[in-house]
Amino acid sequence: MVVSNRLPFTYTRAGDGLKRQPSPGGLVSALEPVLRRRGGTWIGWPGVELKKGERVSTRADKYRIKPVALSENDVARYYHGFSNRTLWPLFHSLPALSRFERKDWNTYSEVNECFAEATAKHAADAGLVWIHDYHLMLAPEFLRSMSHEARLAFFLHIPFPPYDVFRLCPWDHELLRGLLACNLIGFHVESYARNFFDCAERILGARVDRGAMVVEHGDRVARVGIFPIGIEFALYQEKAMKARREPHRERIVLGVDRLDYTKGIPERIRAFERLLELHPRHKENVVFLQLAVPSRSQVAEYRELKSEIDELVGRVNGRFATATWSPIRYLYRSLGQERLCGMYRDADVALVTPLRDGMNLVAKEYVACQVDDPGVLILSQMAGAAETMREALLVNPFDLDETARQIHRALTMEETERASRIASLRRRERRDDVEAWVNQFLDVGAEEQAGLEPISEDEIQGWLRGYVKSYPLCVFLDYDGTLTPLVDHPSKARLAPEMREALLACARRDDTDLSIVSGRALDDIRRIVGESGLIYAGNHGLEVEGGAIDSFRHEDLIHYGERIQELTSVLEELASDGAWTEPKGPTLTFHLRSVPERKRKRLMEKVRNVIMEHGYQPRDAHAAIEARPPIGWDKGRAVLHILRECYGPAWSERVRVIYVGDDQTDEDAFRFLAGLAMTFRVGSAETPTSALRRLPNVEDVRSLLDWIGSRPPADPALLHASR
Ligand code: GDG
Repeated sequence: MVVSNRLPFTYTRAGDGLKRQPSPGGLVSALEPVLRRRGGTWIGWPGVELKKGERVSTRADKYRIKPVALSENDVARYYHGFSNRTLWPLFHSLPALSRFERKDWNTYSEVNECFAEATAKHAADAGLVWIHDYHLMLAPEFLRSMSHEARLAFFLHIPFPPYDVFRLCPWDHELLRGLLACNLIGFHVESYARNFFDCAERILGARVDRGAMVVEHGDRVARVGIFPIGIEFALYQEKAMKARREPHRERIVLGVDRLDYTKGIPERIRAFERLLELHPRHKENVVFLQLAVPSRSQVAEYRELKSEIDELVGRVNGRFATATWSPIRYLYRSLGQERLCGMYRDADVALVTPLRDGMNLVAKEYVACQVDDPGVLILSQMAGAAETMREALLVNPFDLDETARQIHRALTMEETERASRIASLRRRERRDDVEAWVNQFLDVGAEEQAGLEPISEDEIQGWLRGYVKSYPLCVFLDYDGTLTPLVDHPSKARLAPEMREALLACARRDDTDLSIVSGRALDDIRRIVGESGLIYAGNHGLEVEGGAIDSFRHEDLIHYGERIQELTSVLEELASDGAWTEPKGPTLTFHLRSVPERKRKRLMEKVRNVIMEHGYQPRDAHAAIEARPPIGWDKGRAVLHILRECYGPAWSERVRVIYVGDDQTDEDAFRFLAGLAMTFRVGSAETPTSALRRLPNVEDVRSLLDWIGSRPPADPALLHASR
């Protein structure tokens, strides 16, 4: 099942009906033949706003087509907006051209959800759902939440930018999380995968294994693969052989691109101009033929580029043309494939000089079409293709003199050298064609995914050493889901003996203070952990006791005694289908774990309303809703209270702080402690977090405690200052 922004066909309005044309661009050139051969389903946008009841034809296709309808506003904000004005320039490392607009982002997210919904309906029967390109980076995560079992793979056709560029995007976390819902994420070349690893590690705090090519994000594991795309080599070769041969007087330097600022067309024209300045002998003997296919003309930058090129062509032609020769021939349109192949065949030099390009198929198509006199490929180092097509003449497209020199070299290269270079290039492209690419991707996509090794103490040491140094530590731990796995009833959540041992090893140290911060009632959490010498914060910190803390109970709680009783009895009446109410003194929890999935949403809605009607605040927890008094107190404030009580107002100079939690309510503490502590979120990666790192499960919490318990003792002077 293929999911991409465009269907392989674009429909346009023609009178009353719809006209269908093949969609332009590299992605379709690569994948359409594959589906034609193998069958399957293609999900995408038909390119036109459909009227009520109107359908696009799926007849005569060798595979199924499922169109996703987009409104005019969707197209403006999701496609022309966030995809093409934000992500496209940013991912091509041209951030100054990126526009970051929240409305565009919101629509991008909604449309990605629509694509996921359209896919989810059919995903169950698909062996692999293969999502394509930067338009749909959030779709995997939406789809994962709708179809837990589906095998999801993603391929990015454009570069993945370096960390310093990617992080400029205000929604960097969301985009990464979207991709990490996949089982497999593919890139053209290694440097994009490296950039992705850097971003996942530095932005999300994900664990990466660059050797094994795996990213672990919470409880999810995604494999990363390098799959340099190829072309339908045999088809291009055949078309080149068949294409009409027309006599031409001059030698031809050829450029073929969508009209796009990443393709370096103005720079290329200037480099050709430079050639004529440096080597006048090429005048009247060589023409530069540039084919530019109209693209994204709704976006202002593309219209400006068009004017810039028009003007440049006019200027250079005006400067050098004679009565019988113009140096530049510029076609602004799309040609039939056969004509294109004839053009490739007849060009003496292909000038493929993008400023940045994911791969670039034109370079490959040119090589496939060299069936007569071998031509020379000049290729930008900034194209993904340059990583494999080493026999091309590689240039930096920003260096006009160098590019001009290489054009001259190509035009004067001896036949033997041309033949050797082209032969090697052709051998590789014939072997690594698009079918090989698809097969390789599908093979890896079908492989079972091995996870990373469990987190080792060495790894934890790497994360913490630089922060903890030789300071005393104050460690905050949530209980349920952090120190014990989540179970169906809170009374069953018992500490495992090894976990208790690890906790005690920390608690016994005089340079380490432990606090358990829980949503349970204070008495309950103290009883269930049952160790003295620890600080206990119950009811999300509304009540605190133990260690150096004078017993604390939030002063506003006295106003809520009666109201909570009333709320409890109303909720007890609502508790059907296995739901139940847990009174916890000043707060309560309404548990829905046993309620059937289909009834849960409505019941939750009702419960939230009842809680609000009683002047309480509802908060979502794991399969539960908490009701808390609206007194502006949460785990974050409680942590601050404990730190100030134990170490004074200058606490941040005296101790280092670690907080570990798994719940939405721990997010208050993560946010509060940002920049002030090392924070860890345990478990599922489904929800976003403000924690610095994720730990997949309770076992890893134990490894963390083992490290804390066995680390070298704190510096006595620092310890003294903290007491
Ligand atoms: C993206 C990435 C990556 C061009 N003019 C005509 C025409 N074309 C065809 C070419 C080629 C395709 O358009 C352009 O492919 P590129 O790879 O050069 O560039 P993008 O469209 O930007 O593609 C790119 C690709 O995805 C695949 O992963 O390589 O880096 O940016 O196939 O032949 N085709 C016809 N007439 C034309 O006038 N028929």
